[in-house]
Parts: sequence; C-alpha cells; structure tokens
Amino acid sequence: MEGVEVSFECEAEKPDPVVWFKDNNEVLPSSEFIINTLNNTFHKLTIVQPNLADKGKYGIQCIKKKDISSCADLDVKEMPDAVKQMSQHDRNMFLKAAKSGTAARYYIRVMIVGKSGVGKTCLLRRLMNENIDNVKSTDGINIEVKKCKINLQTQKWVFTSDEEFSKAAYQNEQYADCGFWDFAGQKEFYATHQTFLSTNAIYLLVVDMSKDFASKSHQDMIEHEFDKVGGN
Ligand SMILES: Nc1nc2c(ncn2[C@@H]2O[C@H](COP(=O)(O)OP(=O)(O)OP(=O)(O)O)[C@@H](O)[C@H]2O)c(=O)[nH]1
Ligand SMILES: [Mg+2]
Repeated sequence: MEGVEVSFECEAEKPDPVVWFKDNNEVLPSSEFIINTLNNTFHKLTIVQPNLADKGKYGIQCIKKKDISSCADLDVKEMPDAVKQMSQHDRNMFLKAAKSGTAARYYIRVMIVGKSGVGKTCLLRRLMNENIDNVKSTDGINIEVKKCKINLQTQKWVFTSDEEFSKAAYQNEQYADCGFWDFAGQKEFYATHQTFLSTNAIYLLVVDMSKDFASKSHQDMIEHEFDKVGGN
C-alpha cells in the first residue's frame, strides 16, 4: 500500500557487484530508494515511501555476469481515503501497523464513580480547568476524550485543548491518551453501568465528606424489592 515501506532482497552465491532496475531503467540510490549490499553477496533495495508511480517490474543484474539476473513485480495499492484523512500521527501509526502487523497504542480509562450529587462531574470539570457553572446531574455516562494525555516517561498529566494536542510535540508514542468516564450516580443507571466497568481502568471513587462517612450508604443503593425477582 502507498506509504508502506517495501524491500527486495537477493542473495548471490558468489560476491559480485550488481545494479537494480525498474522497468529496465537503472535505480540509483536516493532518499526514496535505499540500496544496501553485504559482502557483495546480499543485496537489498528498499523503497521508503512507495506511491502509485512506483508500481512496476524490479530487477537485479550482476555487472560482470549479465546473464545472472532476477526480477519481481511490485503492486502498490492506493491508501484508503479514511487513512488519508487521519492526522499525520494516526496515519504513521496505521502505516506502522500495516507493515509490522502491530502498533502500540496507549489508552488509559479513568472511571469516576460515586453516589449521585457527590460532585463527580464538578471534579472532572475542575481537572480540565473548566468552570462548574450550570453543571447538571449526569444522564447515563459522559465520556471526555482528547482533553488529557499522560507522558509515559515523566508520568505527568497534561490537560489542554484538542488543538494543542494536534501539534507535533504530542503526536508520538511517548503520550498515552486518557479518557474520563463520568458515570451518573443514580441507582437507576447501575444496571447499565456494569457493561462498561472493566478491570483495566483507574477508578476514582468520589465521596461527599460533609455527609456521615461512616454510614453504610451502599445499603440505600440496593433495590430491596428486587430480592424476590425470579423465585422465592
Ligand atoms: N460545596 C461543594 N459543592 C459541590 C462540590 N462539588 C460539587 N458540588 C455541588 O454538588 C452538586 C452536584 O455536583 P455534580 O458534580 O453534578 O455531582 P455528580 O456526582 O456528578 O452527580 P450525578 O451526575 O447526579 O451522579 C452541584 O450542585 C455542585 O455545585 C464541592 O466540592 N463543594
Ligand atoms: Mg455528574
């Protein structure tokens, strides 16, 4: 595919200098074509970022014994539009994965849980340097992404705008994306929340310290009426 590095390799029985060809025209080393030779027996031609014009028949020929040669066809497929529209960083990640089969992606989920009205949404707004005017009780789950990244080396959390994150400094594998999942605290939502709760996440349990901390508030959150559902 366009942009995915490709190489041809040829190993000769005896040391002999070679020339590479594309459609019968000699290929010379350049920033696009890298030619490597090991002991004059192992030869490699690398096309760093192939494009559609690089399709063709590639060949190698010994300089002294011209009858010794080999060739192969290269087909380059067009990059899908969806990939072309990605940011440079995401496109590079895609191309890396297309080439090697894998690409490291770091995504950290922070689940904010706790009883209704304890201040989960306000806490999240504060973390994101936003004001807490007009905060309404959360309906279901609110997921905030693209507002926080974590530096994997320094472990520093960075809160800034999507625009700032699109700059090159943040577009590398040194940063993990961080998503905040702000759950509604009303017990009516608990059944659906279970679908999203995962062990691979950080949990932020928010409590209202002005309330009696020792009281077993979880007992208020259980539907006693459901005890007999499905049998006696
Ligand atoms: N005094 C005080 N009030 C707060 C604080 N944090 C939030 N509040 C108030 O508590 C109320 C509820 O805050 P939310 O952030 O909506 O609470 P929540 O836990 O997200 O509630 P649900 O979405 O219904 O689960 C709001 O009226 C806030 O103004 C705080 O630190 N101190
Ligand atoms: Mg809320």
